[in-house]
Amino acid sequence: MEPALQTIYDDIIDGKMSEIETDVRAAVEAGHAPRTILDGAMISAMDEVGDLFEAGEYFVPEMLVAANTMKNGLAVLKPHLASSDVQPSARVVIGTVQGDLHDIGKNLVAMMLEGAGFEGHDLGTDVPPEAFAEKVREVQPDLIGLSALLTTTMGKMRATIEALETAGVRDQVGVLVGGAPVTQEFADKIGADGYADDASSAVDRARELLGIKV
Ligand code: B1M
Repeated sequence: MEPALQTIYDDIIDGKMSEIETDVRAAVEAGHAPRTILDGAMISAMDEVGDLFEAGEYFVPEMLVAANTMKNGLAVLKPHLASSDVQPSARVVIGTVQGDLHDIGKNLVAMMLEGAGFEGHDLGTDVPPEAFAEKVREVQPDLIGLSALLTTTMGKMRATIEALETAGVRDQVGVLVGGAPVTQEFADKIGADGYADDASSAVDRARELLGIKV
């Protein structure tokens, strides 16, 4: 790995919450592509943190510090990632499903959608199915995006789709799902309209679902 990327990777593993801001800035200034910094250093470092957790070497506090370090780095990277070249003026409500507190992937998806011209309404994490349905009624989005990182919370995606049906708004909105344990097969099984495995393909899927051509 390039030294500048290795430094960012290490910042996340070691939880260097303020150093990462300087290091991401330096990598951008040195000409590293924002997507390379994100995928090659930051997301792969989070995967390593997950592996260290599974191996019993890291515990929840270390995961949390790594997550906050990643967020600080992302704040610096955000203006370079989100290029607002087109304005399709579609509206999206996004959130992490009930019981799940993971928000970095969801934030990235929201960031990329906003950068692609979507008007975003982010409900945050641990969002009950009924809260999604209520927000759909309130802002009448074209799409809702559901994120889940835990196998134990994936079921809340189905529950959210059911809540949309109960509220009589399912037909008005496309449902896009994603998150590490989610698959296309799972999306099909629960009756979602689309699945994306990362933030940039979430933009592609969203555009496809809504028939937005760029
Ligand atoms: Co958690 N955690 N965690 N954790 N955590 C995982 C997910 C885990 C895989 C770690 C591991 O064991 N290897 C594991 C889940 C195992 C499982 O379910 N099978 C796990 C566990 C077990 C837990 C706890 C239960 C631990 C405990 O308390 N004993 C607990 C649960 C808390 C809860 O949610 N109720 C917990 C807590 C936490 C922290 C709070 C400490 C922290 C989250 C902080 C935060 O988000 N603010 C945390 C972290 C940081 C992780 C790991 C290490 C990193 C997650 C991350 O941010 N990845 C994670 C291991 C891993 O993922 N490798 C782990 C980077 C991010 C960019 O990727 O979120 O996958 P990701 O998003 C991607 C794609 O998935 C996709 O695009 C994104 C960008 O490419 N995507 C979408 C995501 N949402 C999408 C939506 C879309 C489309 C694409 O459309 C709408």
